[in-house]
Amino acid sequence: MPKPLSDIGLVGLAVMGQNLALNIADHGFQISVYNRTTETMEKFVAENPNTPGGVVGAKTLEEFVQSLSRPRKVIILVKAGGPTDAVINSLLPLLDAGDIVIDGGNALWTDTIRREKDLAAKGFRFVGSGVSGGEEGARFGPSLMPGGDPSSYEEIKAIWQAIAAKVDAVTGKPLMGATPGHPVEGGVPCTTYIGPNGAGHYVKMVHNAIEYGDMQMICESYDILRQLGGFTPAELSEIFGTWNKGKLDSFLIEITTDILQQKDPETGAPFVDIVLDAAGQKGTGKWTSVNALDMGVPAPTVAEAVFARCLSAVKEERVAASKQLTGPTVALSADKAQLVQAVHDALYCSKICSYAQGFQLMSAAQIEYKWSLDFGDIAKIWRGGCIIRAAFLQKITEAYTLNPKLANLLLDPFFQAEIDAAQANWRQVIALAATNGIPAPTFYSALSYYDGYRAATVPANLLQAQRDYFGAHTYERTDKPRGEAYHLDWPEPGRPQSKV
Ligand code: NBP
Repeated sequence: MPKPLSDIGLVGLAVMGQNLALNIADHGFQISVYNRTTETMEKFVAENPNTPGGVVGAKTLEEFVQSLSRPRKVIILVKAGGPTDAVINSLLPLLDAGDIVIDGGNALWTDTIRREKDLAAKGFRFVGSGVSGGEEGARFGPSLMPGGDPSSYEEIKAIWQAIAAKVDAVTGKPLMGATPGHPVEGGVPCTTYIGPNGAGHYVKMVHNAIEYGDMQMICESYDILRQLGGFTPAELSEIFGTWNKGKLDSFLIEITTDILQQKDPETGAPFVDIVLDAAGQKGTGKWTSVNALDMGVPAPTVAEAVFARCLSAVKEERVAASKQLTGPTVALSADKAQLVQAVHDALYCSKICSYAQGFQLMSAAQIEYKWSLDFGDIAKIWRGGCIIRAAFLQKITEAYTLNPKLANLLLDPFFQAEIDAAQANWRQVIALAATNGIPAPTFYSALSYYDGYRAATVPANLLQAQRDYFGAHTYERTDKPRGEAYHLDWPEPGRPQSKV
């Protein structure tokens, strides 16, 4: 028998909405569902008659809202942007003060800040919750990054903790094996309250940006090994499979192992050779890069990962250029085993730098937006459920537990020692890529970030002198206190007037 009123409601029954609704129902919560196109809702409800909590379909928003217990909790999982605003605007006249609207889509965090402010002014509560893990995560346990009104998190906490991915309390490894109607029992849930207004969606965006970096770095490893090692996709699958048992143990390495052994069902060729080398993107990497530029925080590796997708997308232009532009001939490596180890180390070191940049970005954002982010907790909730889940995240949690005020992940003793041990190989791989003409933008940029960050002196002295020369932009002196501005009246005869 269904309860008279549902525990929670969900609007938007596309891939994410359907799977998250079933996950919620699997955990014994009754959920009401509404979709703009009614047939989608009817089909979904008809196909899922016997969930532990129960799924209740509503044909109209009025019927949907009336089916919810108070304070009403409504998850919106529709296309981000205008559609989310449209749904909120249709819902508000039907809700009461204190009801909670939760946006689970990939919203731009500034939209979430705007919506939270707007709804709060009208007496409603708003949560912007990042949901990561794609379809599978939504169904069996995503990583959930809720931000917004803190009192609303207390209202949804029991549901969020129940449906989130779980990791082992001791090892931090994801607990897998949930099946429809039978969720994983026990473990530590991959969710925590992130912070006010747009904090949850901001952290979700940085998660996605780190994902962009991880994916591109794996692709560069694959490319270098294939070109310099002459490995077949099946051999590469074995290599990635071995890596997945060590420091690089992660979901993205795991799926790469699977992809590289997959054959195309039509031709029998390696599947990876059938897929056109033109990558798409939905925007979270770009948003992160734009925000890094806006805040003046160096996050070059994410930006390079976005640009690599952009360069891949101009396939026809690249094919034409390949017939005209020259470069070195690729020379096969003599020591394949050493190459594999070196590429492993290059991937590992680049990954550490990419995560260091992501955490630096969040560190700057919390000052900009007056949040108080707990980086140890953020790394913790990324250990399971999400696309960047990795054994490595346990080490990041440990780093921030050891020192919550860590200035940069690179300065943590564990990561410092890891880079010390692996950097010779990292440098060798980059030199090999350059001399053989193989693009490796995230590897290069991560190393430049590392070398730049550890440099007490960089050539910005010359740069600032140039700025003072042509624009009277002034400079600080090495022999005077910081903050004092000087300008040299450049003496060359005949040079044009300074433009200020
Ligand atoms: P989509 O992003 O493809 O959105 C489709 C849903 O939006 C359908 O239910 C559709 O209703 C509804 N919708 C649209 Br479009 N315009 C609407 C409007 N004006 N009013 C009411 N409903 C409207 O769905 P998704 O891929 O399930 O993703 C949902 C959210 O989750 C997005 O924000 C996405 O970025 C985010 N997300 C997705 C993933 C993923 O792996 N797909 C992962 C993490 C987060 P209809 O049936 O009537 O057309």
